[in-house]
Amino acid sequence: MSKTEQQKSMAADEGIKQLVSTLPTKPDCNSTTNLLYQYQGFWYHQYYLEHLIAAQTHFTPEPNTTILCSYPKTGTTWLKALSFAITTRTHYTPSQSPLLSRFPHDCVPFFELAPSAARNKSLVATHIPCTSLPAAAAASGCKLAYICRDPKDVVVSLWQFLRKQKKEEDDAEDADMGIEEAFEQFCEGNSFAGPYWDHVLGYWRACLEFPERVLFVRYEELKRETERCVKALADFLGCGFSLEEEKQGIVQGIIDLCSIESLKGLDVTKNGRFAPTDSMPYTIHNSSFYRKGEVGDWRNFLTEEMGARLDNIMADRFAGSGLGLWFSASNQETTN
Ligand code: PAP
Repeated sequence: MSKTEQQKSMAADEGIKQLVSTLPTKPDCNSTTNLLYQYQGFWYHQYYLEHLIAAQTHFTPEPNTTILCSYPKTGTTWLKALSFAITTRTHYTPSQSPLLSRFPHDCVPFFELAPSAARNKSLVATHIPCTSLPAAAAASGCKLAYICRDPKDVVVSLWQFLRKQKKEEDDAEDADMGIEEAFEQFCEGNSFAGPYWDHVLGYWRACLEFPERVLFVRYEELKRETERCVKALADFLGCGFSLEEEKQGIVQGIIDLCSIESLKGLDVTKNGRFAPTDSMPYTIHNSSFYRKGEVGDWRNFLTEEMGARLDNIMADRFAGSGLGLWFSASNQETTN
């Protein structure tokens, strides 16, 4: 970077910081140090938001880029692993896959957190809501694959992840927060990148409008009908499996490689840490991204009343969108 470019970039950083300092804030019960800032209808931590705003100006995908989009804890890591394995399968057999030694978040970088790593990649990821995506993403006509999940399992997964992270950072047992508090915050729509329902609805509407450009993947469906969903994902990514490949067991090989059991056991999971940028104020142990990977684990942490409350909020928010039914279908599956 030349001196003038450096000066421009520092001025832009200052401009972003100034903008963020004017935004509405709320305390975050999930964190002792972070406030949440409201930007374009969603709540973020300062560090992430500054990167989001910078990405809105600087990120320019290629027309052949696919962006893997998600609200946190809905299956991002799994979708990244599968998409990476699918698109690189002609270069590597499952036993040679880079996924065996590199974490999925490093194979498919978040473009807002790791702009340099994401440059010129055909597969990148983001937690940014659809309505806040960089304008260049819409203009480029690139594809979006969105994964979503039953919010009851999302709130539990998020709570488990953040309390583990908080305990590690504070190195104290009493840093624990209650699930009730985290649940309340989620229901009020004030959790990181929330409201969850608006995150889902943004991509759902885009999928209805541009079905050939936006794929909607449901975590529960991916669990239940993995092979069908993986084939559909490959078709969407423009590299569908041939009959010959299916006969050779390539689809099953990719499913096995990307299973939570397989990824959990790798050295890179047990010993590595996620640190997309040098300036990230903390790093995250890679193992924190794999927990149970089950549908309906919420029943072990939330009461039936809490579950019903969240279902009602979703039914209300999704009314008329065609998505309400989807969540009741996944609820039935977990209760039957
Ligand atoms: P992120 O948004 O922080 O990257 P993300 O990967 O979306 O997290 O979500 C983590 C959840 O996906 C965890 O769910 P749990 O807490 O309910 O267990 C994690 O276990 C699950 N997960 C990660 N990898 C896989 C996988 N390969 N198969 C199934 N579930 C997975």
